[in-house]
Amino acid sequence: MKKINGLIGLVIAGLVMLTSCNNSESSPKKSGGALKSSAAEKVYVAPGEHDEFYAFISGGFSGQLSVYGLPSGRLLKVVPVFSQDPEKAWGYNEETKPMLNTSHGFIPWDDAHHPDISQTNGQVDGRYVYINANNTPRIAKVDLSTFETTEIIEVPNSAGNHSSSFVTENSEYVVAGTRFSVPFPQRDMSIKDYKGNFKGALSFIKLDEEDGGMDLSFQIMMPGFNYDLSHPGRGKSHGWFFFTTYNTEEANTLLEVNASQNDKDFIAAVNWKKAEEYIKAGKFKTVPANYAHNVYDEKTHTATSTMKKEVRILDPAECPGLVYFLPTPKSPHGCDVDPSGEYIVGNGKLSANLTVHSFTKMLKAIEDKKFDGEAYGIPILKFEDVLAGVVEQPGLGPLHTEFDGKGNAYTTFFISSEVVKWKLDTWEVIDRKPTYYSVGHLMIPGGNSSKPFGKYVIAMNKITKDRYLPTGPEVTQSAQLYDITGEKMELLLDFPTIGEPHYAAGIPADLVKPRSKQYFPLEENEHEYAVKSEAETKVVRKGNEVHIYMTMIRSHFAPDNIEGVKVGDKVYFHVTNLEQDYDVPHGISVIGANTSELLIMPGQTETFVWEPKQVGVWPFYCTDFCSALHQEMQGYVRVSPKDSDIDLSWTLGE
Ligand code: RUQ
Ligand code: CUA
Repeated sequence: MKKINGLIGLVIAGLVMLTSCNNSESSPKKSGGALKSSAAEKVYVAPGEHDEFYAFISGGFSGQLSVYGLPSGRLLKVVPVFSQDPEKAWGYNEETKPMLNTSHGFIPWDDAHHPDISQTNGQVDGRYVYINANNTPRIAKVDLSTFETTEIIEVPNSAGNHSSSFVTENSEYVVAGTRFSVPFPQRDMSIKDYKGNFKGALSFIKLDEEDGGMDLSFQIMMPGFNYDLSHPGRGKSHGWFFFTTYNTEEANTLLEVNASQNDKDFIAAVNWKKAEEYIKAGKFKTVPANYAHNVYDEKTHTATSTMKKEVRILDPAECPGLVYFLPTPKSPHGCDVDPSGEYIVGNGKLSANLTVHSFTKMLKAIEDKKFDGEAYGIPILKFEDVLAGVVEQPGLGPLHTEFDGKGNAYTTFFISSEVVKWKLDTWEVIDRKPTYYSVGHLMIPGGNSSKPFGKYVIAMNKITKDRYLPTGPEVTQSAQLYDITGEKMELLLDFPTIGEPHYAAGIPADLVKPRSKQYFPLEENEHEYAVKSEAETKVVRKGNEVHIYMTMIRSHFAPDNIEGVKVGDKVYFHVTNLEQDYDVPHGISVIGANTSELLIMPGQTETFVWEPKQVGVWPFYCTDFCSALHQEMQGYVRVSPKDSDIDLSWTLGE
């Protein structure tokens, strides 16, 4: 009962704090003067200049990934990942629909949480961003040469893929840990029999050195806890991966009470190098599975979906040395490893203090076999033996920690609405700044690597209230940018974000810019329906299917007059953009069509389908303002009755 009171007390304290924040901040800001101008200068990026950093901010329930420039906070692009996007026809057109295929069928939305940038030698390398889908468990790869999603892999035996998608220091693996434990294998059973029977899969997805491609290498089948977040070891702890757990009580109902009983939950320390040895030695079981692996081919401009049928499973009880539990107070959320790889920070949501574990001490305790019992065959280390230090009473409701590479850590506190800066080794609090309001994650560019770029931190806030002009009941989510170059943090900027951002990843722009593609070379286009000159354009009938092989170039379509289409036909527009120049997309849309191709990049072929329902002469037009004569870029399709005998014909200019 005492614990329940403690919990309720925290929540009440949080509500009080929220209310008081609002009161003091509810009138329009009148601050200004010296501070305002200096903050303004610090975020001002003059017209024509570029930002210093890219920030990749997860779209949360929008399922997308948004790209911002820092310090300006300017939105540069929204990359559709797990959600359909009309602007890019993502998930609408024939080429990209397979990307959203899963074992549950076509799932065109998700809840995208934690982007992470690929690394080389422990440093962000600007090649790929990986991001997880929380609902129907998936991981996507976004290629930073095109800023397009080029691969999505489903994660079997999982539900709520939350401790994901973090990358090891040489991009050996990207991991996924199931938030919900589920029956393994999935089956019809009573929910009451959860305890001892449900399992939590930790998945290690091998990354291809050349192209960052994903392949589910193995899963570690853990006890039925909830696996919340994770981070890779680095430097001295490279080869290990750390996962926070909660609900070690294995409750299946009213978790806010029943999963808050244990004084300590665990951080699971997984030795993935050891796992590789066990795999090599054949200590795994191959079990049937069913999960989608979807790959977008940049040459064919087309995605394919393959169902995979097996997965290799390691049982930690049968693999000594594979997993250890580090007791960590009170339902830890964030699990963050400092740039040296020595410290593992567990952010106990209901704990008054922050717990920091020592990797060196952990190894020593393992060597000395100083265990405090075991859970399902996994040794539990003694809390005191692995503890590096405690940050005393830093705030309420800690969620996440990032590092600046200069010996400081920054932790967000949801309930007390603040970012707190503290010192590694001495554990003393150095500074605290309010957030507006109720911050979730925070991000320092390179923060999840051995080399953070400790110039800015952004706080991603869950509640916005009065910070912007009201827009009805739903107001924008918000990020805040702080300068962290000095001893004290300085709030510089608020900027709105899309969806509900969770984690973000940042990188100096110079590490990404040189690889950015300007167009797709036409000679490399291997799309099945591509045509590379106007002379090759044609219209072909196959039963009631009509395939239009069309091109577009400033400022016309070829062909632009088509006759012989009939009601009941399925008309495929396969459209190739012949331009070979930077920033000259064209688009196409037809009246009454369910979808369109609003943006076809130079050198690219994309397809949309039109099923005309009405007899008549129907126009199509270019949707992207591409030239002075953009408004002239148009054409007509004549649609005749079903029983008409008008032959197919197509022309351009006569
Ligand atoms: S994680 S703040 Cu903390 Cu997915 Cu949302
Ligand atoms: Cu092409 Cu407008």
